[in-house]
Amino acid sequence: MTTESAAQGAIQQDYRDELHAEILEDLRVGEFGYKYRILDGVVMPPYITPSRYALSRSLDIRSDDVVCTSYPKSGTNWISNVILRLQHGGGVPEGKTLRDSMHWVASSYLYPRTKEDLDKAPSPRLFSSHMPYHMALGGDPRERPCRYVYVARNPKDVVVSYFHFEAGQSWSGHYSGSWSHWLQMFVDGKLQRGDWFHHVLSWWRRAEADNVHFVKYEDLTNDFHDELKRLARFLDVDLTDELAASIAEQTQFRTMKGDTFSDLHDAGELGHFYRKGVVGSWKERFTVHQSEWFDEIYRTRMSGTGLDFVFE
Ligand code: PPS
Repeated sequence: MTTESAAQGAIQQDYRDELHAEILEDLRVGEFGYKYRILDGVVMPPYITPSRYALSRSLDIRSDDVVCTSYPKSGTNWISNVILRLQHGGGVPEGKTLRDSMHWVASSYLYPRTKEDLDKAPSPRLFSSHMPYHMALGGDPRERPCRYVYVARNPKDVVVSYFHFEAGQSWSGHYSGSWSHWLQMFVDGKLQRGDWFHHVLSWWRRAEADNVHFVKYEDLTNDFHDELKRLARFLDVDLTDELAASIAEQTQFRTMKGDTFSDLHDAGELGHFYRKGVVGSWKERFTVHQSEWFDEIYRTRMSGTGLDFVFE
């Protein structure tokens, strides 16, 4: 498929092991059919393959590259759209969709990239990654000239969003467990991309580095303009009032859900991707007991880290 046809509305194929897992020997199947593989000790989706992961670690990084990193369901597509528009004077790359504008190097699914593709890709490049710090795209961020933007979201909304997104999908092995089973898997670090606390804290501990910018979904929601200014400063982009207004308009939930650039129509199974886009939708799933249980785990795991989230 050409990028033009993707932008115009063609639907990409769904995930298939034989095409996207690349090797099948190390695929594992957990409870309720949950499919995954382990890379560097962390649970990963089948489409994050060993050879693509190796490529992602050894990339020739440029100083104007930006790497957007997150635990899944934390606002990756939202902030990537914001970064792209900051990189392109408010516009977007011609003939591309949002998904195709981001280089997901470790992933074989949807828009796989070869080393040659990446070498040829024009600057500034925007990479996306769901890796914890020790698996960062490009290698050790302390030794790389590019910028890393890490977006984090409160874990209760993350796990609910993730359940809606992934249960029953092909790349999860059509996982058929209940919400409470999913929540337990999340707490046990058994979901694809591993333990949320470890992931977020691994980046939070490096958030003071000059080339790392840490942003919370809840702050983007409640204070978009201040967060946009902070991000523009980090990326050395001159943010005029006009540019800020245009980016705010183009990246709001309603716009992204409805436009052919960002609606993810090119990702077949992701049809229900734009679900709620709010802070606090965890309340529709968590029982009172589950909420109290999780809050206790959250308090213990986050204690002394200096990082906290708002949940509503
Ligand atoms: S993924 O699949 O891991 O890359 O998903 P990710 O993009 O990180 O997160 C998806 C959730 O972000 C919501 N979203 C938004 N919220 C507010 N504003 C905007 N513009 C926006 N775009 C995406 C999306 O709806 C998912 O959250 P839930 O809670 O499921 O609605």
